[in-house]
Amino acid sequence: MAHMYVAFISLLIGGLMGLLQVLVRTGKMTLPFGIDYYQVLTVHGVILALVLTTFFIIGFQYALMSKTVGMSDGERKWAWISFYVMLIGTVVTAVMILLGKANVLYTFYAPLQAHPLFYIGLALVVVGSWIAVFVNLHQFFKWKKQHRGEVSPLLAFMVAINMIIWFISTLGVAATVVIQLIPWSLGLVDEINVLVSRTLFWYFGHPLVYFWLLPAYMAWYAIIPKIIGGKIFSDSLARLAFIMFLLFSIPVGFHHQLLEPGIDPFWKYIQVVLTFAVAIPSLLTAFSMFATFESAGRAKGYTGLFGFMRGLPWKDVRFFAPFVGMLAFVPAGAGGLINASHQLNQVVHNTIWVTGHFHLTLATTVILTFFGISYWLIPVLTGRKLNAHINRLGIIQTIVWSIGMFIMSGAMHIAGLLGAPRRSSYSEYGGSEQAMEWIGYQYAQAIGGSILFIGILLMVYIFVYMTFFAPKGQEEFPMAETAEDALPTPMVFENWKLWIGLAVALILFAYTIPFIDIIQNSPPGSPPFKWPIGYN
Ligand code: HAS
Repeated sequence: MAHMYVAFISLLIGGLMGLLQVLVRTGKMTLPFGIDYYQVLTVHGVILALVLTTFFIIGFQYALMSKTVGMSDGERKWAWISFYVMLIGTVVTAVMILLGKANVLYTFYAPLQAHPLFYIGLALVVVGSWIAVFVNLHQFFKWKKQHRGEVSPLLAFMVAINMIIWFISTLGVAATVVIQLIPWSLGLVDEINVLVSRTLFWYFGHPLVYFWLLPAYMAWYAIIPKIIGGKIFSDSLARLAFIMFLLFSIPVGFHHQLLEPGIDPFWKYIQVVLTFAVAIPSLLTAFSMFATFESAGRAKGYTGLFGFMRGLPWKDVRFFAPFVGMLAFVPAGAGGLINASHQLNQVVHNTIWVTGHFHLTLATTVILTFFGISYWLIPVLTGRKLNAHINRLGIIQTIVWSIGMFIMSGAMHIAGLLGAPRRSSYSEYGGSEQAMEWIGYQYAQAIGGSILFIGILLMVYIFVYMTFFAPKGQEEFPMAETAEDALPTPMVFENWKLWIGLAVALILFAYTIPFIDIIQNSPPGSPPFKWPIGYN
């Protein structure tokens, strides 16, 4: 529950910043009190993409692990230590951004430089999350030791995979923060190797998006079937999808750097191929979800090609919110495949299309699923009931969110195709003719963003109500069972040495040669740039 408090406070603060941004981008509003656009954008990105997600996911995963494999007092103590280390890191980072000393956006690209405490705070968040990794893996492998030869509980298996992905990928961001950014921001070195730092960032940055997505998939595979009165279609298929994420989600960072000079095109090509491989487990998931819905609907007696859809509990927000998230993932995932195609990337890279892409993937698919989880998890944690009032409000919230996001993200996609840049506070570009084409879409972004902010206020109200005011009672912790006719899960999925070994081998294959090349053929390093100029 402590993690949930941080997540929902972040939602409110980050959402408010989002509202300010879309209003500024109309060109009709300027921020008061000398607040800088990039400061607001940094708060928005860091607090929503990094803080909200990490706290929600780690909290949710503790709940899943406690329920499936148990949590000892010692593990709980370490979980609290992890929480406080992450919280201290978050506060330090947030203070630096609010003081205007870290206007570097959530990707903190060098050569933009922030105050050293910004990086130190981020490093603390990562260290705190590593403690959580070790707690979860300790829980998991302790269970395995006590149940030799048995297949592990599906949700615990999924958490273990997600935490291994997180650990391997955060090594990259920790390396750039500790070895490059902190010494450089302290003035111990004058210059930074920009390409090395971006490459290490994206080595982490892409698996990061799967660290966000996989908890949503945990709910889709193993919780939604219970809510709709069905069974897990195939335990093996779910595990296979997660193992594919472990293998393919990391060696693909170059698809964020396709237009970055200094990386050999051959290695970009290899990582693009691997990117298409990482779409396959999502396609497996789409198949599996349809199969789950179809089996549940038919078991209830619904017939016809798509008649089974009528058997789904449309009025239950625990299903409705994640379902809308799934629906959004169809265009969102297609957008990802467009981004990953080298030639098409040249059209969309650094345009606001990419912002549209991640507002559909992260801010719709993942976040609506997280809201869907909250409708039962918060009452379970607080000993209260999800009543009809909140259920109704949750459905309204989901609809408001979808309308707001459809307008905002749709406008971002179109404006991006017309060339409107991302990460930019300008609206009219000094009255340039081309920028005039974008203005209408920027208004649409402001309309969509304002509707979304109403959605945020609604969700925060729902959270407060479920935490403090909902009727006392016992809510179900929904965990589905596997269908009787599913084949038994092969033990090879539990061969951790094999899967981690293969993942490391693929990473070494995709990164070693280009990374040596980047270091050996580096241009001179860059001195720092600070925004606003000269804030020291
Ligand atoms: Fe992405 C940029 C490629 C998925 C997030 N992505 C970003 C950024 C973020 C982000 C935050 O290749 C910006 C980073 C920055 O600041 O610069 N992305 C992909 C690909 C996928 C993908 C190939 N992204 C995600 C997910 C994210 C996310 C998930 C967050 C959670 N992305 C890129 C690329 C860039 C990029 C390039 C760099 C662009 C640039 O140039 O800067 C794939 O994983 C997508 C696969 C998904 C599918 C969809 C499967 C559909 C399902 C739904 C089933 C529906 C059902 C219900 C069952 C193939 C599972 C339907 C019911 C009916 C009735 C229809």
